[in-house]
Amino acid sequence: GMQRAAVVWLTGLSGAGKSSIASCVEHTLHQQGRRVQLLDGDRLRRGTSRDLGFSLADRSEHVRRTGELAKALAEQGTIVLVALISPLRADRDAVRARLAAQPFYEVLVDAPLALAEARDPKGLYRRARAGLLPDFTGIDSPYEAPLHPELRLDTARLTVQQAAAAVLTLLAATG
Ligand code: GGZ
Repeated sequence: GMQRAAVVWLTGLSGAGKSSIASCVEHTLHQQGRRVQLLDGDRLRRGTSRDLGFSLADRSEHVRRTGELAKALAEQGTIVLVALISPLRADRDAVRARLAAQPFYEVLVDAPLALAEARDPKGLYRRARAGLLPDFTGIDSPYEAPLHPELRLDTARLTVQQAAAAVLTLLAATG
């Protein structure tokens, strides 16, 4: 039968720290000799989702496609780390339902908007506030935090390493 792996799905605002935490987890799992694949929203948008923009309909399709990729990889025994804003609860719930045979860990990478905006590593919030980047998550496009995530990472209080350690503990605790 199919090998069981896991999908760890990090959701949160731009600038919350999803990519940094995911690549830290990826690095550690690699060193442990595990098969692991990172699916990062920003990168997928230059590949499988290059035809998609930031309307809610396009984001839904982006989340759906990425969920299918994650499913296929997990069915081959790979631990999949997904880092996507994935702002809509219904879209994430649909992925969870599709992944019924694989463990699915929804991780809220939680940062108050003010903190994400203060970090603004790429200057995107500044551009969004100036009206140059429409449909920006948290500014003029919604973000629905999960109600019952398997894990919530408070990135106002945790370092990237501490947050990554919490994800690894979650994975270890459940096989
Ligand atoms: C949100 C945007 C937008 C808009 C460009 N809204 O933090 P980043 O910069 O490096 O990563 C973000 C990325 C969002 O891609 P996702 O695939 O994660 O989003 S979603 O799941 O909602 O489809 C951000 C940048 O692209 N970016 N425009 N309008 N983030």
